[in-house]
Amino acid sequence: MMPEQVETDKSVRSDSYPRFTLGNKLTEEQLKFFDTYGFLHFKNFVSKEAVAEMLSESQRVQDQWIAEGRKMVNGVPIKFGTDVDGKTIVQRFAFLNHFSPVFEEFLKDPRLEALFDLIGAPDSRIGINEKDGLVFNHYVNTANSNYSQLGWHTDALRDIFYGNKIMPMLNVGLHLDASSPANGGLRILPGTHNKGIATLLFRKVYYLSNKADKKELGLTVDPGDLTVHDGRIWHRVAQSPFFGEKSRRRVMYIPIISGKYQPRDESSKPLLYQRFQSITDK
Ligand SMILES: O=C(O)CCC(=O)C(=O)O
Ligand SMILES: [Fe+2]
Repeated sequence: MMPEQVETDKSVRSDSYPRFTLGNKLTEEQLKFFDTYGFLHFKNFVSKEAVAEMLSESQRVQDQWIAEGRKMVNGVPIKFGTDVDGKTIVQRFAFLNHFSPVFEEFLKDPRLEALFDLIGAPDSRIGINEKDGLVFNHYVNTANSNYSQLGWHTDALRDIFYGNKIMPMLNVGLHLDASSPANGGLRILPGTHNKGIATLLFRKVYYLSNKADKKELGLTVDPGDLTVHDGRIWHRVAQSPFFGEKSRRRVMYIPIISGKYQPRDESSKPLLYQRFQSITDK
């Protein structure tokens, strides 16, 4: 069945796409918008105080990992970089929910379960122990930071690396810094989530292409906003044109998944694509 048109494509652009509020159940309008475009943006999911607490918790865990010389979490490599003041920082945390009650509690917010309806699988769940768990990305442009952008990709392709067929999944982002297209940030190609396997595999060259697409939509977010995108949608993270403090962007992601339960633990090994990714990061 063709998804019912919510609005014309013209109204879904960087400067005019709709923002919603997430309650305990998705509205018809939200379901339809997601079906058509493959993403949703919810304003003020958590308060500015909650964001501040999460930022300080991430720094506490970061300092702990650096002090103990940790390189991986459950087989997922940690990405390190250098901040504007020359200090070593963690630029990509995985399974952060296992290191702080603040993040563990965040994942229990009942409104997150409302998002399960977007994939409609009876075994939908938050990936507390699966995939990379709660991921925390910290992008900043400095002389020695090698994590300031991410090339075009879909998140669903990872299933192939896990040796599985592609299962419905969502990636839910909690944004911790303000960001707009003028400052880099998340770019998505609306509607590429339901165009079939050829689009999923070949629309772009995975991770190697960073080029702007004239159809891409850049999100404008405030700290505390939540976004959700279909695992099959094409997206990238654009590099900020700014250097230093103005380029800082922190965002957390949690997967909502279905299918076979595949927990990771400290005995898990890195996947092939994770080794490959460290080559493509810039
Ligand atoms: O940082 C973002 O907003 C997106 C990150 C992303 O696409 C990923 O880690 O797969
Ligand atoms: Fe992604």
